[in-house]
Order: sequence, then C-alpha cells, then structure tokens
Amino acid sequence: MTRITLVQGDITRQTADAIVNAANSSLLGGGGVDGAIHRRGGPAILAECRKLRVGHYGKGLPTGQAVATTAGELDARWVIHTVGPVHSDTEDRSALLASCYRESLKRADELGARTIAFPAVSTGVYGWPMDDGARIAVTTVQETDTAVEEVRFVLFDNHAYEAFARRLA
Ligand code: AR6
Repeated sequence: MTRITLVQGDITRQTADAIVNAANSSLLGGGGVDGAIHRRGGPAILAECRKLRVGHYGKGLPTGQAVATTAGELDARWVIHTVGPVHSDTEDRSALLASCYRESLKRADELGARTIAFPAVSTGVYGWPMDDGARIAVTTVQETDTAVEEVRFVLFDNHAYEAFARRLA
C-alpha cells in the first residue's frame, strides 16, 4: 500500500530516499525546483548529469522520462530527474505528464527507494494549470503499482497545496 502525503514547503529541505527534480531535457540545470536542487545539492549532481549527457542521453532526456543521480548534499540518496511537458492549449500532453510520475516511480522501485518526494511537475515555468497538474499527479500515483511506501507531494505555496488536498479528499 502506497501512502500519499502532502506538505507545503521547499522540496530541497525534505528528507526522503529520492527527491524528484522538475528538470529540462538538457539535464544541466535551470530555474525553479531544478535551480534549487542544484544549488542546495551541490556540484556532484551536475557532474553526474554531465556524464549522462556524454553517455546514454547524448540528445538529452526525453519529455516524460526519468533518470536517477546522486542527491549530493541533499538529505536523500537519489535525485530522480524527470522532464515534464510544456503545457499547450492546442495539444493534449497529459499522457506525458502522467509518464513523468510513472517513470519516476519505476526508477524509485529499481533503486529500492521507499520514500519519494515529488514537486508539482510542469506547473511552474512549463505553465501547466495547477488543478489539472494535481489531478494528473494524484491519479497517476494512485493507479501505479509500486513498492514505494510513501509518495510525498511537496507543494511550494498554499494554492498548490490546496489543489492537491482537494484531489486527495
Ligand atoms: N520546492 C518545491 N516546489 C517548488 C520549488 C521548491 N524549491 N520551487 C518551485 N516550486 P518549476 P516546471 C514549484 O518551474 O514547471 C526549470 O527551469 C513551482 O511553484 O520548477 O516543470 C527547469 O530547468 C511549481 O508549482 O518546474 C525547466 O526548464 C512547481 O514547483 C523548467 O523549469 C514546478 O515548477 C521546468 O518547469
């Protein structure tokens, strides 16, 4: 049984086996969660990301996929980087956003992670409406078969927290 929990706060302050990063395909950093994770996690994370780019992910990490690195100085064992879709008004990219959660949980299972902290992927710079982002996040986790015991959504502000709380209720 997977427990879903919600907290409001900064994901880089969480203690978990795995912390999920809302990355971009380059894997080389950015703003939002990505910037915060690299700042607080230190250079070891970027060093592993660079190795991934010269190795298996020469063209970058495709949207909807997920890959793990060290968590550096974060209070976690791994960072799982996933690339959410940019929201579009003309194309339904929901399946790609659901894939981010599913693929991240797959990486977590492969690693043996029992607790995982997710941000609200795509709901910042990538413009996904919060209510719909919460719906996809919660339903995807509820429908995914995983050995992860706790899936914790870490929501930056009250608006995001309330959107997820409504979904869980
Ligand atoms: N802890 C928890 N949530 C946060 C934090 C934090 N420290 N900082 C922001 N959020 P975003 P995206 C929330 O923009 O939309 C980057 O430049 C934020 O309020 O981080 O997937 C990447 O490199 C929002 O609700 O990710 C990509 O280029 C949610 O986290 C691009 O942004 C996601 O916002 C990815 O965009």
